[in-house]
Amino acid sequence: MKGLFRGLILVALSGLGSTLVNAQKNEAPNIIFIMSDDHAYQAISAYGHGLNQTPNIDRIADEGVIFNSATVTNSICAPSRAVMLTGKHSFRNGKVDNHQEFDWNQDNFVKQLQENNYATALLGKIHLDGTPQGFDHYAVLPAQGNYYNPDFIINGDTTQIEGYVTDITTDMVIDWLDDRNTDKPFCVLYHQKAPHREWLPAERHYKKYTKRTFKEPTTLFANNEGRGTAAQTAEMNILSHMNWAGDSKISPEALEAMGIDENSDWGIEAWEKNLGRMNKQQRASWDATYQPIIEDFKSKYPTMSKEQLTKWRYQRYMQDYLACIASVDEGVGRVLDYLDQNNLAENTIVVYTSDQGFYLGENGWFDKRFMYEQSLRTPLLMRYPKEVEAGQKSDALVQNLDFAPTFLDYAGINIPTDIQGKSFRKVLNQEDENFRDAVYYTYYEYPSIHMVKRHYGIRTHRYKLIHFYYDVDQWELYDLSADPDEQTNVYNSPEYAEIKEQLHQQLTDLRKEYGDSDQLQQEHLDRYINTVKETMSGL
Ligand code: SGN
Ligand code: CA
Repeated sequence: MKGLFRGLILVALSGLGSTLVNAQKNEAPNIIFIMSDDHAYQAISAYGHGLNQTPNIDRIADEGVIFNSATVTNSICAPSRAVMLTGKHSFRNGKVDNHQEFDWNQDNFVKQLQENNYATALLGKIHLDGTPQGFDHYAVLPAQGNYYNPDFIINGDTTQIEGYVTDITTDMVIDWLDDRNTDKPFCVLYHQKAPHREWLPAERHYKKYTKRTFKEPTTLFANNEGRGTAAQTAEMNILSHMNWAGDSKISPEALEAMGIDENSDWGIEAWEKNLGRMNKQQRASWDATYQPIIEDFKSKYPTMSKEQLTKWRYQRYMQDYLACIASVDEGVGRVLDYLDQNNLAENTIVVYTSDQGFYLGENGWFDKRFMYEQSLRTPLLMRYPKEVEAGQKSDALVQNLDFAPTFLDYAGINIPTDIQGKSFRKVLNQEDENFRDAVYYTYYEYPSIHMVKRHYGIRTHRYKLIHFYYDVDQWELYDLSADPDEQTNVYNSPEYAEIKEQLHQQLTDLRKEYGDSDQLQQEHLDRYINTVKETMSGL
């Protein structure tokens, strides 16, 4: 009521008159659900890490709410998207890892909106095979997609579009909004590919960002000694596992001249594929910026220590990664401006999130997957002027599991009883103090790229308990208030014995509540081995 009252006053004050007030009063809200790929909360200025500036994304928080403890249930792309659509944990919706098929025939929240008179669209990256269901219109990237001159599958037909993927996706959103049926409320899934690996920025941004130096994380050289085997054997190190050509953009010729071996079989292939898609002008401009970087590196490389190399590669990584985010942020600004210019801001829910978090050099890492904070957490900012008071900060333990029921709740549609997430609408109206005590997490994709072992666990506001299984049997316990960087596993410390017991009990209860079990994990493992055995060694 409070939000609505404030909204009415605002509209009245802005001089738009009573017709609009009446028109908006009983309307179902529009929804713009912005999701980027691998966008770390550390790289959004509203989160206060001082790494970069994202003024447009920050605007969503200033005019709405920022969540400081939002998490995903399974920190990997396609599974996260399946959870977001269905409101069900991976072991319930079936998409437990990037390799399994997603069953589009199951219910998803967009289908529900579509059945209830919403105009719906999906634009950008979805990473779920098969024909998207629930959308009046879709234009999606095949699999991971490409940054330059990308192919799009538009309602079933594949076409290549000249230009830069982030800008094209934003154009598509604005065009669709312009052409939509204005008699209906709308829901658009605006899903950017950026800033996914291998981080190819737009010209206007790489020109600036390649000249900048970024703050290093305090744990850039942490050695994971206080953690278990999984952290020590993961292949996510910036120096040892990031590709020199594909990721750091050092040309294959330069690598050969310096005698540097590429870190993976596909590093050079990636460089050739990514740059090979550019047209002449794009490539000439790229070379004009990156060739001098390569030459400079060639002159320094022979005398560089491992530490200097790590620092250099961290900067190279941040320059491209953050430059990709600059385009994403501009796109958000364009869409927010569009809403303003078309009197849509008041009754439109705008959500900004990522499919998971990401490591920006913490523990020397890139990528995600682990239940440790940087990848478990995900950015989440939301604005809905009609109902959500501006300037809120929330520590509620919301998850990507909650998007489906939250949107249905706002749309006034009954939430199906088999949805496992919970609407967080009441949290934003200060009517739900104890939203959730603990979140449940599962990760299945092992053995696979980055070699992060299978695990599951729970996180409360203060503690985290993780079990790594399959080829190890190890428990880890972290006290996030004493050790926010999770450098010391206190599972076997006597002073945490009582906490440990409580967390074990909570974990058992949560697994039961959500319907997960060791047996189900074994079934997923068997399925995984069958799916990937032709392509993976070491099983
Ligand atoms: C690719 C990336 C990996 C990344 C996976 C999954 N390598 O394989 O680094 O973890 O995608 O990412 S790359 O060299 O091909 O870019 S996800 O976001 O789709 O889950
Ligand atoms: Ca991702």
